[in-house]
Amino acid sequence: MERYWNAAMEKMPREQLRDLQSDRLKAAVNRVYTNVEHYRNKMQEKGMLPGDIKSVDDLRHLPFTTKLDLRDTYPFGMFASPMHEIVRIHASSGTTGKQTVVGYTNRDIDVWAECMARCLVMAGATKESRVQVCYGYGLFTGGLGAHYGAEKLGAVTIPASTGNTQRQITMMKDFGTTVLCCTPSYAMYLGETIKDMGYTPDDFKLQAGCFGAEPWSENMRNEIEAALGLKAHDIYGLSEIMGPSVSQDCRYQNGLHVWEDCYIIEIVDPDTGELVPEGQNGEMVFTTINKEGFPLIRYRTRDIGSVTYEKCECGRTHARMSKPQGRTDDMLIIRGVNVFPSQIESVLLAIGETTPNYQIIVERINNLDLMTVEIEISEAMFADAVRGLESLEKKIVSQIESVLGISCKVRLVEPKTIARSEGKAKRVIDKRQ
Ligand code: DLL
Repeated sequence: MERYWNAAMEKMPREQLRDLQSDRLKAAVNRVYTNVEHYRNKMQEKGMLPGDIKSVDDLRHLPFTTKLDLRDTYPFGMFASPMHEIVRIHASSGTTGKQTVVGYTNRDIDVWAECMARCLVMAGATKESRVQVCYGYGLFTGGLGAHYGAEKLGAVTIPASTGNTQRQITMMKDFGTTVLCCTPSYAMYLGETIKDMGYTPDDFKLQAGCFGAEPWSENMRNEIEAALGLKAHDIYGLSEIMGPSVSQDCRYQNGLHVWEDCYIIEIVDPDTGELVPEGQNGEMVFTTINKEGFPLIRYRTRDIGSVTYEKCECGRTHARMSKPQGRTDDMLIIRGVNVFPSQIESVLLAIGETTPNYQIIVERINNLDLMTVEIEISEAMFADAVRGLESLEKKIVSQIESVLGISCKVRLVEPKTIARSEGKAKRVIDKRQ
């Protein structure tokens, strides 16, 4: 039997859902026009007033919002609530090294927890579940996002956070974890370590997993399901829109239901910005219509995918997006952490002791992402003692780690060994696919 956290909302007839969206969109546009200078200016440039938005059909006339807009208004310029109403801040990396900061009111945290609770129940969780959250806690939205949803559901919530894999597995066994929340690559790694420790999936009580924050394939889903003995669900989200639980797939694993009472999804041609027909790939654009602190209108996610409004066997009426199939920019996701090559470049430039020729190599070893940065040193440096090179390597590693918050390897290479390109430099060699 299919279970729902909020059946009335999740199964709302589409016509009614559309009316609700229209009402909420009008309120959201009013809110940003009144409270956020950026939106007011953008709408005025287009000669638009909030009253011009009469229904969801008018959404397409509104200007887009981009990551650049968030950078220009850093840190709090896009907040639509006064700071005394903001109760939480999260952040994710931006294109130029500056973080994108997002803020939540008490009500926002509640709406987020509601969406996460819906996802958990969609994965089969109940009040009786024991949910182990191994997403990172902190500025990243994964940990606290999943945590509040699990608590709202009334499940036993285990805030394991990341790291110490053997201890995670011991906890999983001793506490009788039934639902696992982590990145898919970490789920694979857990599966492997379980085997190395001499266990089989039967030694655990795992039933379901909500895995996301990075792209993963259907193949990987099969492997995770076999290695952990659970049903693996794909959960999607981004800090700017809310965090995890913008969408997730149900037991039919045929697209991710977007909680459309909170988020409107559009698919646009990344070059022209025009809407593309249902089922066709394009850039996913989201508008938040149930958010106070940091509402976003037509946010260009840079994620590529499609959407379908066809009926789903699970009974939920909310649209389904495809698994994200790539990005329109050069953002890498390494162990769930967003990394822009430009961030690494800034570190190298700031240190100033190498040439600007570098390459980032990403591999998946034992199911864990490993990032190596190869950097050419100058002829003069090359003539220097090895000692000097070692300390330079260490310095770069520690700077990159402090900027990105993830570990990496640095390899200094001889002058002129990194291939030059005639066009755009190929900065990234991603061997994970
Ligand atoms: O990754 C939020 C999240 C946490 C989602 C935990 C799911 C689970 P950001 O760090 O802002 O937020 O990164 C957002 O990650 O634009 C996608 O490119 C990528 N992404 C997130 N979920 C998926 C997924 C969190 N299920 C960026 N499949 C997004 C593919 C995903 N890519």
